[in-house]
Amino acid sequence: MGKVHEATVSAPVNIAVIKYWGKRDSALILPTNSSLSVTLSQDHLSTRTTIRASPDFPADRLWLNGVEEDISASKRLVNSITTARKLREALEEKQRKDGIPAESVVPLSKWSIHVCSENNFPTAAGLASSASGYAALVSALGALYDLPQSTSELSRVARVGSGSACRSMFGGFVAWQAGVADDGNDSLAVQVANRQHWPELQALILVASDRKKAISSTAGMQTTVETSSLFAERVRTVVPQRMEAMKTAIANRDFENFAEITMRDSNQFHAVCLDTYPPISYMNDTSRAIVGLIHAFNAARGRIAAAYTYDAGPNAVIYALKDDMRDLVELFTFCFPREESMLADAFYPDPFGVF
Ligand code: 2P0
Repeated sequence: MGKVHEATVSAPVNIAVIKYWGKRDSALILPTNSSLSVTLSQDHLSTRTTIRASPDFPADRLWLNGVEEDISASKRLVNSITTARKLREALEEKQRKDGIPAESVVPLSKWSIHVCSENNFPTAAGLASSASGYAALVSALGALYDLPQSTSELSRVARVGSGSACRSMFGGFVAWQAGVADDGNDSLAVQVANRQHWPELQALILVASDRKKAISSTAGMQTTVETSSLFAERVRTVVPQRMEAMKTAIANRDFENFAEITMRDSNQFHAVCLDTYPPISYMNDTSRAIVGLIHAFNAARGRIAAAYTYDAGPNAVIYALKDDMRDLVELFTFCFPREESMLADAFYPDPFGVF
């Protein structure tokens, strides 16, 4: 058997505070607007991926949570792997040109790979796994192929797997710049601040339902682009202003502004979904009850002490500073006792301390 080369990498889930919703190019996954997210802890919601390359493997193969999947059935998987392979091919070419002896240039780009990917959270929990999945795949390919590209450059490869995945290539606070180029060259992720910048900020995930969503993000966002008039206004004026205001709030560790922009952007994203025709509704009664509870909590404190945000599903993510989070966990446990409500599982009270 020939020499096996192997790399293992983990990548966490990210939760957007300025939402990505809408593509200007579906094949290259180029968004209509920039977005910004917080990458959660590796410990709670992440994907761990091992990739092996060997001259003895007859074909590329992939196992997701122990079950083999057909790579060729997913254009996105094929695109990400092919793009990374081309970068490796270019590197091998450069090594030969630089005079490295042919026998020292490992032709990894010619070898097939075996990919083994596992989530450390139940897939049934209805929590996004494509972001951590593609980020882990591309980071592992980058490590296996010893690619010289920066993390931002590699985020373009994760993006062709799933848009939000490009943001999971970094920890901390991450912006996905929409870019303007037709080839997607400038549509990539950049780190706005690292994880140590704001250690008091914490996230809490409340699982309101673990059912699979009725309309996928990919299908839903395209219907929004085609039918919502509110959406055009969001893309043109609202998001560009919010991106700047959010970066300033993060730089200043200004929780009240961070929280207000986060809640307003979640609300507008869901308003735009409702303005889609036929309308899309991701939140449920429990989600709406949590919105009311957070506003009541903030009113009682006389300041914005907590923020909610919802993605393409009913589960809430709550942001708060450490001291307030302790009270919020108590409040949620009191209002939604596990045995009596849909609000089950998955309290993650301290992801930011360790992410
Ligand atoms: C986000 N979401 O910014 C937004 C908020 C859902 C709501 O990114 O088609 O799974 O793979 O690019 O990345 C979900 O969209 O869609 C998403 P594709 P993706 O996190």
